[in-house]
Amino acid sequence: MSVVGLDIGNENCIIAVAKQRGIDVLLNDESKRETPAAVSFGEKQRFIGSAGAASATMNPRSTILQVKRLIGRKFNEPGLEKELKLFPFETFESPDGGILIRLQFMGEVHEFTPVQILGMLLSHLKQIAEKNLEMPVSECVIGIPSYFTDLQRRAYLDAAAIAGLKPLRLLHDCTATALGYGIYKTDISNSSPVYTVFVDIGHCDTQICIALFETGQMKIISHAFDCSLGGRDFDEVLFNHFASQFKERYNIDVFTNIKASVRLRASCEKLKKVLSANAEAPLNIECLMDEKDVRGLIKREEFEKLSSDLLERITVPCRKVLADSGLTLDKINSVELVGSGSRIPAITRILASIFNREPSRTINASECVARGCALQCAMLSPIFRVRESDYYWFHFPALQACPGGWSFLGEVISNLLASVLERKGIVSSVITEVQDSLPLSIGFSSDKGPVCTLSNGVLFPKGHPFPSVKILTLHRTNMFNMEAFYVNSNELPSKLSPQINTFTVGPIQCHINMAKVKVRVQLNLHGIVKLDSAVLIEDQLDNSVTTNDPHLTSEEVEDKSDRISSVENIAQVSDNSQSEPPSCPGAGVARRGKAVKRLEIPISESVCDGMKRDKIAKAEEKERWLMQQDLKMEQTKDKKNALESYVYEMRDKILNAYRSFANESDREEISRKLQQTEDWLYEDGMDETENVYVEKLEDLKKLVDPIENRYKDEEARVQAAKDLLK
Ligand code: ATP
Ligand code: MG
Ligand code: K
Repeated sequence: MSVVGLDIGNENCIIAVAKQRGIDVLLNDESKRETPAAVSFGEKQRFIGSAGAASATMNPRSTILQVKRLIGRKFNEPGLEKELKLFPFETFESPDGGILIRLQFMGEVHEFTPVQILGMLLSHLKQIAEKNLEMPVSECVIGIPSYFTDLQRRAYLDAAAIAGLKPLRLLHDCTATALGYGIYKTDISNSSPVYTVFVDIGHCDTQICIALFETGQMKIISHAFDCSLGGRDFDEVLFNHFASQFKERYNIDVFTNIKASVRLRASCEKLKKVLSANAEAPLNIECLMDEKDVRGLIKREEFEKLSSDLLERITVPCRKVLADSGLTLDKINSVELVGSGSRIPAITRILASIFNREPSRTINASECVARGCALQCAMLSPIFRVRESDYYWFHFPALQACPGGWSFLGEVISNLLASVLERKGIVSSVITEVQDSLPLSIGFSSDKGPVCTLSNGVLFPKGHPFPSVKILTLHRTNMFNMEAFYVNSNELPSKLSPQINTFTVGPIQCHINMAKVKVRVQLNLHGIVKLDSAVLIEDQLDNSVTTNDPHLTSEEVEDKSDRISSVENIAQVSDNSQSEPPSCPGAGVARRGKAVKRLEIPISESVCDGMKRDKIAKAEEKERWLMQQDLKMEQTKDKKNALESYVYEMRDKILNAYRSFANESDREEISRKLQQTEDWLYEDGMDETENVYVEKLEDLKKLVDPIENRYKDEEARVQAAKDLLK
């Protein structure tokens, strides 16, 4: 069993794994720590990750980049159209209002949902991890943006299911970063709380959070974001600048040419990176369009002026996160800057002016999310124990260096260190609890109006700690609906639909006229709202007390913690909506003085739910077929390579080592056949099936084997003679 953390970026993905003694980032097949988030469909096979990015310029219309942007979104969502225009691949609306990607693959038109594409990417990452770790991987923690809606979170879980992964938690990117950071902190104690701001600027978004570190736990105080402000937007500034410059200077309209756009965008991204380290940067692209070579140059100052709007926008979520936290600047201990999009020097300047201090770059800016996820996975996994003593391993990597058989020595030292230091109260213990903060207020309504503890239907307000459970007491005798929704449309990214889900509770088998339904509402580890259970409580003794009081306000707190350590106490809240007059059959049949009866009531979720089981099964099947297809192509390539190397090897041997074991005509025949095969490989045989290559190789072997055997027999005879002489 393995303990894996995944950061699925819009540009790059990282896989981290928790070992008993620290966290490693895994290398992909190209020995890189970052794997591009690219899925490309070639003529005969898919290319995912590095290979996918490599084929993006050749296959722009069938290469999916930034699939994370499309997950769980509706085709007609405000703002999406603009976004889709940036993508060279074709999208359209699916029957259920979602997005479908249409592309050419193996000579046919194929349609995929973003969830399927993400599934492919996850499956690729899973394969990399399995190859590295030499064991099956399924449990993991995956990083997600804090602004993801319920639907997007469910879509992520669906994609993971397609890939055969089991996320123990979907963890907010910034929370993961904070956790990875907190593990290394030594200055935490209960007397002086440490507040740290984390700013993550990625390819497409900016996320910020404030974390509070205390002994043994980390609490996120607030989240803020701009879901469409990232490195990509700065690329776009340069793209527009040069595209219009080239229109004038070279009379070419890059906007109208997909391939040219893709190439210019890629060059602008490179240019942007050069500008992070240099005062000016040149742009040269050969044959960009209409066989014209283009050249350009831009100074950092000009780039900053062109992107002044974007730079200004970064200040908005910064102010928000502070305001929401209720903290003043002097309470903040440090500001940590991560995400590769933040490497633009002007961004550091802006942040320094808002937070009144230079942001630090203590953390590995590209790996922190994956590392934090791996850590959280270790904490949640029953097979892995993060012990106090592990803390010292994190701190003193030298302890990890103890050679294999001596690793116990490192363990002894670290345990000793732990007990000595802790007795002296010098260093606090490792974080064992992660409490996140809800980024978007969630409310509930029932067919009788809002069901809530706060005004305007809010059940879980923004900033509420989660995971969390609330128990609602409603007065119902018939089947009813409960609707979950985002309360505040201003909090939601780009005016999304506030709807989350509709839960149907019932049918209810009610035997008396006075009954309570206790509904357990859970905001789970993934930040997804669930109706866990509904129980009908027939309490005859209580009849007189729980009359149809429409404004029942009793609010008990049950001191029961959930299985998950960081769950807050369950608050029992009563429904303040109008109770309906009891009307169930059998009402009044019950006798007084009988014990309380509890009956489970079935719950179902509406279409808002993620993909249904059979849809996932279908997608899994398709993914298996595609994987088979990729495997077949890989095997075909292997067989072709085997034939090719056989031809080269034998051509040499037949002229040298095997020369005296074949007569002249055999040698000529074989050489002729080898030449024929080589010619065929470069012409008709360039693109054949696996079997054809295998057969060709067998044909050649039939000719060469007798000679090779004579040679081997002779070798053996010589060896035997030598052994005899010894
Ligand atoms: P997201 O977090 O939006 O899902 P991601 O995690 O893949 O995306 P990162 O890898 O953190 O994003 O950042 C990628 C962005 O960083 C790209 O826009 C890239 O151009 C930009 N970037 C990388 N290096 C530099 C640099 N030296 N200077 C400026 N920008 C850079
Ligand atoms: Mg990122
Ligand atoms: K654990």
